[in-house]
Amino acid sequence: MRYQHIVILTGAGISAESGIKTFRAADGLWENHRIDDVATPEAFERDPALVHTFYNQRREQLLLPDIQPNAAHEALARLEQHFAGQFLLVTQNIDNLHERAGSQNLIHMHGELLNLRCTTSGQVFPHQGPVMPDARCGCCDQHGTLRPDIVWFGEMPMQMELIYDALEACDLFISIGTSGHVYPAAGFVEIANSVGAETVEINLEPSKTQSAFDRHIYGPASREVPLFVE
Ligand code: BJW
Repeated sequence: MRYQHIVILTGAGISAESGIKTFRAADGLWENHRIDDVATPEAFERDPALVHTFYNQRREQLLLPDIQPNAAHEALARLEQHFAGQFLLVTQNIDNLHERAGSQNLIHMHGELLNLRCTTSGQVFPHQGPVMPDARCGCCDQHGTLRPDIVWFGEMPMQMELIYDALEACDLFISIGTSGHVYPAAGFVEIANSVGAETVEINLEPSKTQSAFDRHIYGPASREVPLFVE
């Protein structure tokens, strides 16, 4: 490949074949919850116990031995080795499958499931087992200040400046396994187009923003991403 600056965006579809459910299933429910009941700051304020239970369950699931990176995660790690210093992987996923596959220059724009954040100090900690709503925080000694280090609806995604800088410099943008429903990630393709980058969508089916892409590859990520990369 002849590219100088590559930006890859991944979504839930890349982890689907590793056994992690995507968000926008046909029934509109996500692990038996409406997304608004568990992934907003208002939901956390209203019912912190429900939100902690939900994320505790998802942490437990992520740590099951059969949840492993798949061939698509591995192919992106190989692509990064080939384009070292010219490659940024931005994931909307809060799982850790990209890093477990070997990806290094990686931004988790919606946060990380295995981290907690103190709402008083902003400090981020790795989780240590299930979190109770009144747990004591190690940094400020207060009870009930810990929350998942996750970007909920209405909150600012992480490291946006770095992401926008990379998009404005890229000549190849590939979006993998995302439905294109959630902004600002759904708008990245327009930024890449505006600087003349080649834009490619790899997904099981056309996304909401499919018309913005130059190329479309439809099929399971674990098959299509390695084929594209090799
Ligand atoms: C496969 C496959 C296989 C399956 N192989 N493919 C502009 C317009 C309208 C609204 C807004 C707007 N700007 C902001 C908003 C508000 C809001 C928003 O976008 N709302 C929309 C829903 C309308 N956005 C926000 O609030 C964001 N913050 C924000 O905008 O701050 C202000 C700001 C201002 C200026 C600059 C920057 C920011 C925050 C969004 C936070 C999202 N949080 C969540 C939950 C947290 C994580 C968690 O608990 O797990 O993040 S929501 C959920 O959706 C999760 C995901 O990361 C995100 C995206 O979902 P994704 O990855 O696309 O998954 P799915 O399930 O939708 O799709 C999977 C796809 O894979 C499908 O297409 C399948 O076909 C495919 N697939 N198997 C290949 N094997």
